[in-house]
Amino acid sequence: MLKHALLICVTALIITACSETEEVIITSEKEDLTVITVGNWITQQNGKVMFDPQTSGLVAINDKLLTIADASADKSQQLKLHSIDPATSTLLSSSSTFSFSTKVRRSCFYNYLSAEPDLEALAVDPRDANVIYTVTEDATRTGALSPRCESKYSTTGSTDYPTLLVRLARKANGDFAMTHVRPLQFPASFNVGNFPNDGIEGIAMDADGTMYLGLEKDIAGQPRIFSVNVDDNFFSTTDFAVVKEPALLLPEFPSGNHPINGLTLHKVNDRAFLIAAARNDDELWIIDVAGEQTTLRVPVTFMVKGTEACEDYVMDNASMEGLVTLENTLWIINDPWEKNYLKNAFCKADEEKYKDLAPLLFSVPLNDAWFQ
Ligand SMILES: [Ca+2]
Ligand SMILES: [Ca+2]
Repeated sequence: MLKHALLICVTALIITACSETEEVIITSEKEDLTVITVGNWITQQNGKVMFDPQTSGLVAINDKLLTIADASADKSQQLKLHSIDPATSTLLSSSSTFSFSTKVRRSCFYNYLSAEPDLEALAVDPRDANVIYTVTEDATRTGALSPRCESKYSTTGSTDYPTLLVRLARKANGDFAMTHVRPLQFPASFNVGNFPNDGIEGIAMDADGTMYLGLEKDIAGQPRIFSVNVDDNFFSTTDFAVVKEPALLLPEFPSGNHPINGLTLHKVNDRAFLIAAARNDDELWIIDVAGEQTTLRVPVTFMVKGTEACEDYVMDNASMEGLVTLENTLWIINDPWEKNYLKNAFCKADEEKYKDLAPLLFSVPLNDAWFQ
């Protein structure tokens, strides 16, 4: 009898508390989607880690990963694509320094693109795997335009030096050439703001040539995603390409910095999702390209694979910047954040690797629940 009464009381708890005067609202606990990933050092064939490559984008071609260095990397790592075997976290090869088509050489942007351009993202053209795109972010270091070029490209809608979308093509010998470049314009009404170091850090391309571009933050401190349609004629002009803004349901933040630092596109049946790397939040954002579902935020705990000296340990600051799916796995690469990277050196045996600003490769199994 007592048992029976208790059962009624417990049942009643779901709707109201066991009190006639006091109502309680019972909310269901949200499922904890946190994923834990244990990263491996990307190692050269001689056993050493990569020296300061500031790896900032990731794509997959034929089961291999390709990454790219940004402008703060060691000079020897810049203007190249670096090939990684995901199965072993081994650096297989680095291409020669990019060559430049006559078109690019004669463009307003050659001086910048041939010096130390800040290349912050990669996307493969789904229509031609020999074509890869990258994008420039911060040109304050080496970007300068001639007076003629400066007046032609002054209305960027954001930074003084325009954001450049760059086309790379694989050559017969496996190296890459910068074949085309086109500056991007953000309509003034988009209120992107002029933040040279908080620009486009992620790109991804859909099968129809729609290129998505993830912005770190706008004038209101919000991350944004824009798009351009890279059709057959896209690079026939060097006029500004004006970006659009697809109606995606991104998270909005009252304060703080919540940048998008990497972007990739993932298809589930006929549905397309963008997966964004929210570096500062240590979250993956699963964004419905149709703009019907709100963005799902998946927290990530980044760990480092232990050695004989240490167990696996949790990182203080991973700073993911590139991500791509390959079959049922999401691969993530980090761009060591110089001022924070040594905070990760919980294992003495790894200290030199942090001092070398060596990157790690992480993997996360894709979860069907992300793509509902
Ligand atoms: Ca970077
Ligand atoms: Ca940035």
